[in-house]
Amino acid sequence: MYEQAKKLYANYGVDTEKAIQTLKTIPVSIHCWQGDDVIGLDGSDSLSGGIQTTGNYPGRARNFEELKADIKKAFSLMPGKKRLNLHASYAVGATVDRDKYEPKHFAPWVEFAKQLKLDGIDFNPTMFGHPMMKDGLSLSSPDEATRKFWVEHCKACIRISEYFATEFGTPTVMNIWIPDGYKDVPADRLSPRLRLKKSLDEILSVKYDKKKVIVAVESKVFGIGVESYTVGSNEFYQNYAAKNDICCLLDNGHYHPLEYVSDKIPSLLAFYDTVALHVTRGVRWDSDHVVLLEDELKEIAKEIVRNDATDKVKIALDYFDASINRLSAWVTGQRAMQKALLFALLIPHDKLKKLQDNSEFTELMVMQEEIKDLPLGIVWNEYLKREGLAESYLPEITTYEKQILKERN
Ligand code: RNT
Ligand code: ZN
Repeated sequence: MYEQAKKLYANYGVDTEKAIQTLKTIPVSIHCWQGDDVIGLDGSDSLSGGIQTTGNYPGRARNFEELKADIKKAFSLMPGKKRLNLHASYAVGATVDRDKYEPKHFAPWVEFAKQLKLDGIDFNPTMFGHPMMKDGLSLSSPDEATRKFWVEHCKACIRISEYFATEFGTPTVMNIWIPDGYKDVPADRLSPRLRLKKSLDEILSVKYDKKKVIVAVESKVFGIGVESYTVGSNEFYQNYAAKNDICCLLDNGHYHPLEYVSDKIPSLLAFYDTVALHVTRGVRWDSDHVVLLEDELKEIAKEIVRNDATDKVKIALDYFDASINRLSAWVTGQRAMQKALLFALLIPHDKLKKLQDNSEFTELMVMQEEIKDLPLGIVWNEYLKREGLAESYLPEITTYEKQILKERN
């Protein structure tokens, strides 16, 4: 079947072998926080900051050992090049507060990631689920002690990110997202943003190697309980990033439903060397549903592949579903991302671009429809086979659930 599929694609000038080879080289950064409903390991017992995990499926990882075991199992069912995306709240055995975290609190993660032969670790300061989040504010807080605490936390995170990059020899994306905002009509929209700007300036005053650490800022339109105003808006961060030579992170759950990250990627590629992504699935709002093979995911993958941007666009997953088996959520989302990339790698982009440039829009539409029917699934299965994996992954997860997860309640 694969040989047949190969021929069908070859009719369009597409080399399936090349697609499979390329797919293997594109890293996807997988979030640790799907495993424990974003609770972390540093003392929090609930989630805050305008994000929410819903569902009560048994088996949540309750400590470092359980989380590692789940990651190990889930990652073993994922094809391709993998990175681990950590939040600072996953510090191991820290007796100091978040403003004083050091590389050593993450050394056990490095050891683990090396065991799994991962490509590297990405990182996120955690500005939620902590008593110093005064009135839900962090880097934009009018309370100087609060603001300073979180500035120090982010500086610590830059140092930890640099440590990861050194350990793995690949750059670490350090993404700053804050939940700061207001539920109702603010009396002042500018001052919080000026304070955020000042905080970012202070954070970036840390000496760090820009080749090792890619500092990114993640905007958002609104959060639960902060519906009226978000300090870190899209315009704010894009301008900040452009002026300060850092990176923008686009989370496709963070825009109005008719704004598309697939369209934002090429806009940013016109100006930036690096664009970071949080791939999620928003259902009506930033609901962080498991990533599935949907049209927008395919469009995002197309923009990465056809613009030769597989090195420039840093792909990370960001969702959390507690209503289904958490390992299955992980694997399903990661495989959907990989499959979308394969889909994009199997498109005759040069031919289609030529049709567009020649204004042959009838032919363009027809060909774009035609290639939708090409046997992606067969090439996907061949890829899985070569990665030592089977198409079906649920039976293994169900066994793990019966043997390991069931014991956890
Ligand atoms: C929240 C942002 C943010 C978080 C993670 C846990 O809306 O998307 O990226 O989901 O940092
Ligand atoms: Zn995100």
